[in-house]
Amino acid sequence: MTTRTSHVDTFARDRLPPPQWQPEFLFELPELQFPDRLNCATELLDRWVAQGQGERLCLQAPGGVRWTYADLQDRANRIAHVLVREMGLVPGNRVLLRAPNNPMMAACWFAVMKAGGIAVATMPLLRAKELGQIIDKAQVSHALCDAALAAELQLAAAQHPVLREIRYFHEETPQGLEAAMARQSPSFDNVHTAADDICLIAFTSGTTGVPKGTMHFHRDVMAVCACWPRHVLKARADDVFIGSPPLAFTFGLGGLLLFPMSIGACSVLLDKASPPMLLEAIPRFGATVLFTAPTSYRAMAAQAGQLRIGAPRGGSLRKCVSAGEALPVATRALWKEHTGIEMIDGIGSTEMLHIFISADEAHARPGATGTVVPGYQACVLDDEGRPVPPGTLGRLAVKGPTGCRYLADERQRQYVQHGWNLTGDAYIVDEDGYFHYQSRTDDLIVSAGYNIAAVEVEDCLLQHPAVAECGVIGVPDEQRGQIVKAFVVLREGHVPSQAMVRELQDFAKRTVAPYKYPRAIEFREQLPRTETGKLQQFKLRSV
Ligand code: 3UK
Repeated sequence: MTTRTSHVDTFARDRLPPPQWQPEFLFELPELQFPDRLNCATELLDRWVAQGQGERLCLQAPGGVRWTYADLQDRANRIAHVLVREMGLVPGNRVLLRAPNNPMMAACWFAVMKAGGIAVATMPLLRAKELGQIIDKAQVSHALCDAALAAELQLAAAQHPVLREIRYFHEETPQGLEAAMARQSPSFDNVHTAADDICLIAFTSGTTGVPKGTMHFHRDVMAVCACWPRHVLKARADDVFIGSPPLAFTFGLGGLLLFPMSIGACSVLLDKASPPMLLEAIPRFGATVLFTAPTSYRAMAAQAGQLRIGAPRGGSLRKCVSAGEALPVATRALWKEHTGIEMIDGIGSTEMLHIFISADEAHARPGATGTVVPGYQACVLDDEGRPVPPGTLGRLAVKGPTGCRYLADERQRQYVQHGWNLTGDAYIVDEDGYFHYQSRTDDLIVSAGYNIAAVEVEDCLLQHPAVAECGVIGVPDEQRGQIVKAFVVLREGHVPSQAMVRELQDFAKRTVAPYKYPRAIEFREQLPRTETGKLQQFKLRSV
């Protein structure tokens, strides 16, 4: 059986990896049986209005913005008309989206889905050069952009004529998107996309090389809603979601838009979501489900305790999700101490779209990411691709209803081998099926013949009261091959000194196997991080 594509422009479809380079896909669960024709906007947005629930609150934002599902549908429909009638979009065209997290960004995302386009959301901090690489790689023809972020896009557009139609929103001019929306009808017949029509290309927050575009289908969007949120997060229709990851990062797209909407809940979109801003917004909006990165939890913990934001302490917050990088044992403990909440850790990736290994509050084990999410399979493989027994270090391999499809990229064959998606992470699985993160496969530290996982040393140092943040890498050493080096940001009231170095080294030797202690320690004011909160170890290595 073949499903006919709705795409008139088949650029992306033509650049799917050949079948033999694609991962194996699994659809065993009853909730993963999808019809041939599926548009994720119909399922996530229009369905609620059709069921008479259009007046439910959907999106909130600072400044008193409150949109119901009907409001969001009205906006998305009008924008879909603008795309088709005024900007000449045909199904399959790529539409660049660029905005801080806000309701108009969400409306634009759904407009692209409705019109059968392919959304290419971009991180707010990207500069013209990086935007240009994305425009070029995905042959982006259309863009919808928040006027606040216009400058870099204009620079990029000038260099890339393939991008021929741009509209700006939050701009009070006759040429602006809102003026165009006012001319259009608030009803729109969604394009009857095939379940396997590509609807988004998410670029990896990669650290080196040309960015990789990962392609996902309408079906994939619905599949991630059916797996982790339903089986692990278990949020309710009356929950209020909030968090920091950009909607251009699939962690944020799922956590702050797709997942709340899949259950008729509401989400708070913050254009800025630094730790102090989150701390202020959570009680103000009565937020109940939080998505952010480990460092953000760590920075918020003490104040979160004083403000009593956790439901066990009388506040609103009841579920806290951490992803993007490994959750240190010390951070989990600190958050629990101050809020009473056991965090939900989960590993996901842009290639897999969302989380595939995780544990809910009741099943969390400090130091482990969790167990495989229903709908997925995971194992740990050796260098030859054979499964290793429990307790042995190896490469994490996963398959499920979603998987890696790079847009015209040779690196497909690195991520996908023998039908498995290889995330590039070194893991150990224990006898109970819990997966323990060790390092990225390319940065395991090998010192004097010992395998040392940077996270374990980081976890240890973070337990010391003087340490605010730290990052650990291996640096070349003549005698030992590599030695462990820690970069440490001290908490206020502590100063770098030789005595502090010795203090931290002694502390490490008392806490973990002594051969793991950091032989070198360097103090920093701050650590290099990506916009998605990941420590940039390569930057620590380069200086
Ligand atoms: C690392 C983790 C340990 C790991 C992401 C949730 O982070 C996301 O996607 P990216 O493509 O990076 C993927 C890589 O990040 N990682 C993420 N979460 C964890 N390592 N513990 C974790 N809990 O190296 C992975 O391969 O930026 C996370 C949902 C959607 C996402 N895109």
